Amino acid sequence: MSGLGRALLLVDLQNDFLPGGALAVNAGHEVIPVANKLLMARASFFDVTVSTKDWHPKGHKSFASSHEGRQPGEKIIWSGLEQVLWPVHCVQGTFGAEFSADLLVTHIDKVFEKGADTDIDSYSGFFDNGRRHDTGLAGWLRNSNVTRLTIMGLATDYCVKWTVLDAIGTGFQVDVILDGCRAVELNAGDREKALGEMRDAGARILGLDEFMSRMRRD
Ligand code: VGL
Ligand code: ZN
Repeated sequence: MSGLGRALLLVDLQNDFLPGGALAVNAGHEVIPVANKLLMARASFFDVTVSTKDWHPKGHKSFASSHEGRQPGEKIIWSGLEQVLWPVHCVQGTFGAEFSADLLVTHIDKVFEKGADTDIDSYSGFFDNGRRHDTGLAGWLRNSNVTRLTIMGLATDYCVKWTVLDAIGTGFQVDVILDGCRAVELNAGDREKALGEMRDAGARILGLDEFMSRMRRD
């Protein structure tokens, strides 16, 4: 295979981000069928399929409950970085951290966990928020000769956005599947802002149908 491989990268399709979960993203479950269509089409579209998993230890410092008197949604400065405080979510080994039971997980080649360091959050699937540690994702993709990524998942304004920006910064070409993403939208407009930032960085943002018809043409 030449250095023109394409990977599907699914972001955090875990129970806690779905309705009923600890950090439920509005209509988050609607992206699972989109992911499954891409996974089922993998033989025609992708050389490899990968996923990130938000994977926090108990007492992770991104949880409001780890900071006396703080509530989810508040922002603090922590280790010199701005940090949004979240409800306890995606704790290692819990149901909330598992992939949705509806997701075709057997079609995923490799999973990259992030957020396992108690002292720093990790929205991006590539690096933690302080760019201190690399998850190994970029190297693994390069070893698989991947240069182009198709990214979708939860949530548009956090983990999808930072994964997309790091992917572009690391040298990958990126397509974002719009109907495969849903936003937290802590503040009205966060979704639009995130889409604008990804577009400005060079991501191509398109719907599943358009992506599929382009892939069949190319
Ligand atoms: C996420 C907030 C905290 C995400 C993960 O997957 O977008 N958001 N942890
Ligand atoms: Zn998290």
